[in-house]
Amino acid sequence: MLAACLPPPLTPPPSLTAPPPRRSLSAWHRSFRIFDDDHNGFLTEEELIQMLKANHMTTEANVLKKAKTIMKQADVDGDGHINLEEFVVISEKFPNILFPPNVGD
Ligand SMILES: [Ca+2]
Ligand SMILES: [Ca+2]
Repeated sequence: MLAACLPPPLTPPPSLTAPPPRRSLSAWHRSFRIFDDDHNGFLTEEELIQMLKANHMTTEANVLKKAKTIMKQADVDGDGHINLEEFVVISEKFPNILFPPNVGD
């Protein structure tokens, strides 16, 4: 076994320049990773839609409308994706959408 040939870490560390969120970053990161279906480090509108469907099971039209609203408010840098920092912002704006009361811990 060659100890020098370690595989690279699976995920990059969260940005160190971000202001400290009220919840611990690891807790946010855990939630973020659940929603980040393809684990590319960003939430797309499609992943947001999947998340809303899983949490609310409302009509397709309502889900699409809500996803667009969230994207518009969350995507502050306008790249069409939600990164971890932006995710923290929408989680505080829309706590009931992301963390419905029936989901434990
Ligand atoms: Ca993704
Ligand atoms: Ca963004």
